[in-house]
Amino acid sequence: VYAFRQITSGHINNTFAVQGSNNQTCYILQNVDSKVFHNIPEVMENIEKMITFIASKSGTAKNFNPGLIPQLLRTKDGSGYCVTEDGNYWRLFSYIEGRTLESTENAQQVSEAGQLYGQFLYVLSGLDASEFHITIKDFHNIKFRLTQFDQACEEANPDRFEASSALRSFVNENRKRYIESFEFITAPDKPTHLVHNDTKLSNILFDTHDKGVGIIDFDTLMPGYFAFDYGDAIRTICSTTNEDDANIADTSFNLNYIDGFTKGFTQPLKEFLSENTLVSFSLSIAYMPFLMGLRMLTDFLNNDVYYHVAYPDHNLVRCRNQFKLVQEAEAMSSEISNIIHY
Ligand code: GN1
Ligand code: MG
Repeated sequence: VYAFRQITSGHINNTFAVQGSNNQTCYILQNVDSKVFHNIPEVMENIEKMITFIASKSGTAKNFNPGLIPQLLRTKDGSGYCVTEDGNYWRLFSYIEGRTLESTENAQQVSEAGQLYGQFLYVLSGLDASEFHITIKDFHNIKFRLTQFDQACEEANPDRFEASSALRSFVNENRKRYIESFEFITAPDKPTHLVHNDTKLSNILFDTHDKGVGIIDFDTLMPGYFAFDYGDAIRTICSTTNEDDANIADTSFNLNYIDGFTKGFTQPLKEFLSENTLVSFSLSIAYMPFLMGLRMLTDFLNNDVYYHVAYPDHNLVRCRNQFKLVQEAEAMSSEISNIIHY
């Protein structure tokens, strides 16, 4: 006998905790959003390849405990997912006992998250990124995201267009700067690697002693750049408020947290960190909240077709929060650069 409890923290897929007769959660059941992921079999192929590789590396030099990654359960005919008659894609993962956080509560959680993401990227560096599918093209490409924004501005309903006036101006005043950051971060001297691409705080699981016990959400596992994973992680792990917080007067970066996260994250990746890569890390701390805020604003202008929202202005509130982080990162840029060059 199973019971199902919906988990609402993700913004895209529908996720359920599956409980057995003893009321213990035993699996995570997910319905993958085919409006966002256009080729789910390729998403699943990436995930299976990564899980198999990590299992094969346990006990070797690139030691990464496979228990930190959920296992994929198989259908009777051996597939890692199933498609129901209505065309929906479903998959089932083993459950890792742990809790997710929307905001970090202490320095230990920050450092654990940094170590976990850094070690994960290190073990992935043993894989050839070019053998993995691009599950969402131009995912962190600001030029593409600006094109989507410009189109949304043209098609937006007048009320939403008006309500977003100040935030639209912020985009237009700063767009050139972040196109330059993008060009620098992705210049040919920075190699691509297989990366997570969604390194938010809530994709780490913690035990009751604040030890990191799992990494989840591999839908955007694909070739990319360490800098984007670094900046995307800082965006939620080192922010003083969570992404949904409307009180932006309180929204800033905690520099001690950036320091703790950076040490944990960069340690395992040392051999890859050229001077230019470190500079790209500093740039990404403002770049990622600019990109995420832009995507949230675009979705607001498009009437909330992409992210799950709980109320009409939700995407606008998220965008305002992210753009405050952009301003804070710019104001702290020299402190941030010193931390990264420790
Ligand atoms: C989405 O679904 P979720 O919560 O893991 C989004 C990320 C954003 C995030 C913002 C495929 O992630 O890019 O960072 O929301 N994922 C996709 O919280 O668009
Ligand atoms: Mg995700």
